[in-house]
Amino acid sequence: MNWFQEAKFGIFVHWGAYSVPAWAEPIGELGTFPSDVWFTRNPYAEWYWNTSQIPGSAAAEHHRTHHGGRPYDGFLDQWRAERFDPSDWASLFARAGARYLVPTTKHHDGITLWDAPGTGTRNTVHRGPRRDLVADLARAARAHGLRFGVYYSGGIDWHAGRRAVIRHEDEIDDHGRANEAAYAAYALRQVRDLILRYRPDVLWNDIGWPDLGLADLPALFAEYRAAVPEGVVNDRWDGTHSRRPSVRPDFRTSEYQANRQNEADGPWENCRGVGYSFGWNRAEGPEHSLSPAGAIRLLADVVSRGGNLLLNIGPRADGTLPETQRSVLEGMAEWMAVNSPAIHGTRPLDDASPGDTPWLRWTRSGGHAYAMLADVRGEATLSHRSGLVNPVRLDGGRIAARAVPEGTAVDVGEVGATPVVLRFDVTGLPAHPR
Ligand code: FUL
Repeated sequence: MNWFQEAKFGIFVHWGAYSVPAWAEPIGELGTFPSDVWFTRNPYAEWYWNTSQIPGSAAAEHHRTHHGGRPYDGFLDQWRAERFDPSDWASLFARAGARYLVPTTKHHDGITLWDAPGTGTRNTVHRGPRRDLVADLARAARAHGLRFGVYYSGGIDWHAGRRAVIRHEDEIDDHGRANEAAYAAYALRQVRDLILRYRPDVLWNDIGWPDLGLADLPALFAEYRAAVPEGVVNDRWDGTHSRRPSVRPDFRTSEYQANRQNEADGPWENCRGVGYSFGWNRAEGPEHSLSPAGAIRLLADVVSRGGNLLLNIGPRADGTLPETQRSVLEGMAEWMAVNSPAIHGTRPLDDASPGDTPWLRWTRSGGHAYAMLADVRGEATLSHRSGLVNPVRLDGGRIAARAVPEGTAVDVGEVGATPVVLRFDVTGLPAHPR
């Protein structure tokens, strides 16, 4: 296992000029809507520039009534980050149990969060926050023991690349993706600059890479490996979501309910926002968001199946973290302070029998197996193979247990939505391969 597979939990951050209007229709999760509906009613607030230009969309109406239909780049100047405290963010992320941080360094709007080559003054160092936000976050993350990765939108750049409104998924490849030779050189220069300046532990590209630059990728990755020997790259370089995977990724990605087929065979990572958006969306309420217990269960579920969770935080333009998101991280911190052995450095338990009534997920590490158990009252039978003995609760709570033919019958009293963790000793199974 490399550091990435051991880490299990990372924090994504989408922060940009789009965090100023911070508005989208909270229609639901990616992968649960047909793509024609998706783009017109896009719940991703970081797509505001695109959505607000689709005639008849609610975002176009919102832009007209709330922002007078003015040019998007005005939001860059309004983005002040005046209350941004990178150390506060990083310490919260670390307490929540995250082991790596991946902020957007350039999203589809093309605005860079560092003084990137070729951007002139259209970046956060010269306008808006007037800070190298990538440097601030890299420093704070590493000071709190987190690895640091970078998200970069290689495939879509609505400023330096092609600028056409995307109404349907097919249009991304037809005319939405930036494919000019000059743009390919521009993007290459920027990613090389990110590597040299920040030595990122993860290169998280999005929406493919310009066709005319695909031939540059092997040399780029060689340069990356030389600079950051333990660095890992995702699967979104060749084709929107690696439809033509000629570039071998270190891990594959799924997003909300999309590309779930990637959640198998080898390292993978599921990403999603706390709500339905990556960028901060002021139109969302708690009803559109994961609860702390829901986030813990999502993490447990992903990890029990061998994946990583990259949970996104969408800060406000002033740099504060919206309360719903902060409370999810605080809830995870409280849980992880006791139960992180069931997460970090684990792998799936072979022949595990997970379930939803009661809710049950299994992991394994070294000489222990971990059962994460929720929604239970009174005795429950945990089915498992033989060789799992001596269950104890990591939180020190009450537990009565007896062996039954299918596994172990346990009584942990009443447990609601937040799982308790039972640690079993593993006997008679091969030692955990490292
Ligand atoms: C997608 C993007 O279009 C979203 O805005 C977000 O960045 C997500 C992680 O990847 O493909």
